[in-house]
Amino acid sequence: MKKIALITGATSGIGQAIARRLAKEGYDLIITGRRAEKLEALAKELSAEAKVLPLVFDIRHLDEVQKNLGNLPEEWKNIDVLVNNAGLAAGLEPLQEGLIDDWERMIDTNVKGLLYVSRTILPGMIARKKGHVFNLGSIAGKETYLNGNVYCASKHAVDSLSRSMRMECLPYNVKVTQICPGAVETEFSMVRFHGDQQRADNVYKGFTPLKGEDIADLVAYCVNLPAHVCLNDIVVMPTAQANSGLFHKVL
Ligand code: NDP
Ligand code: 8X3
Repeated sequence: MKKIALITGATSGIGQAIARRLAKEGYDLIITGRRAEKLEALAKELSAEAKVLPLVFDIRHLDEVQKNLGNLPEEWKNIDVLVNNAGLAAGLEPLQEGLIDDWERMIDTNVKGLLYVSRTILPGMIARKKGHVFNLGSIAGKETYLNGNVYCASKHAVDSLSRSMRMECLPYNVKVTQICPGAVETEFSMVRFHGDQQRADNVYKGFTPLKGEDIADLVAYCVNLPAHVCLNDIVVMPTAQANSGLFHKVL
């Protein structure tokens, strides 16, 4: 029987690239996101390589998470790989000027959504004594940068929760890998800047950013490691980025 991977936030960017790559690695896929048409298109694209179950829901709502993931059909229950990828940044302003709605969306998605999904999926992995959880952290979870306030805090929470999961899953043979990228060119900046295309494009000007596929390569590498080896924590940057704020840009 093929292995099963569940990837949250597979409608674009990093999650979509991971879904494509894990299909090539021989996994059947549960893919999630709020945009039904994008999920359906990906499911169709991958249908020759993998069985795909697209599930449309908002990870901010516990009832939706439980309804969609809490009672999966028998053939989809035994999830081998969970990729907690869905997340966002919204806004880049000083705290005193921040939009409360942006804060709620980031905390509810990046922290509470990840918790809801993990709380639903981890018990099965623990009972089977088998599984691998990937959490998409960020360099923003390792450093704090100017005006990054709530996004940085939410990714610091992911960093801490990844350590907790690793300790609490230790007796049950469940691996936990946190991946912390620098700049990856996806829909991320469009979302952060509320659809301001020019501001989003500027983020990636003058250097070669990472692509979703680069992160997918890392996931593929990790899932193919021997059973006794786990990469716990990966910080990955474009070569032209030294830390959250320092880029070598040629404009
Ligand atoms: P994208 O905006 O391209 O993708 C984000 C994904 O998350 C989409 O599929 C979106 O689906 C999903 N998502 C967002 N909110 C929700 C929600 N409430 N419920 C369900 N799904 C949701 O960004 P990236 O691919 O770049 O981001 C993926 C992850 O990587 C995030 O956690 C991000 O913080 C992290 N990251 C990104 C970096 C970057 O530079 N791009 C760097 C470091 C970390 P939909 O809108 O259809 O619901
Ligand atoms: C995304 C990378 O530096 O914009 O997490 O926070 S950064």
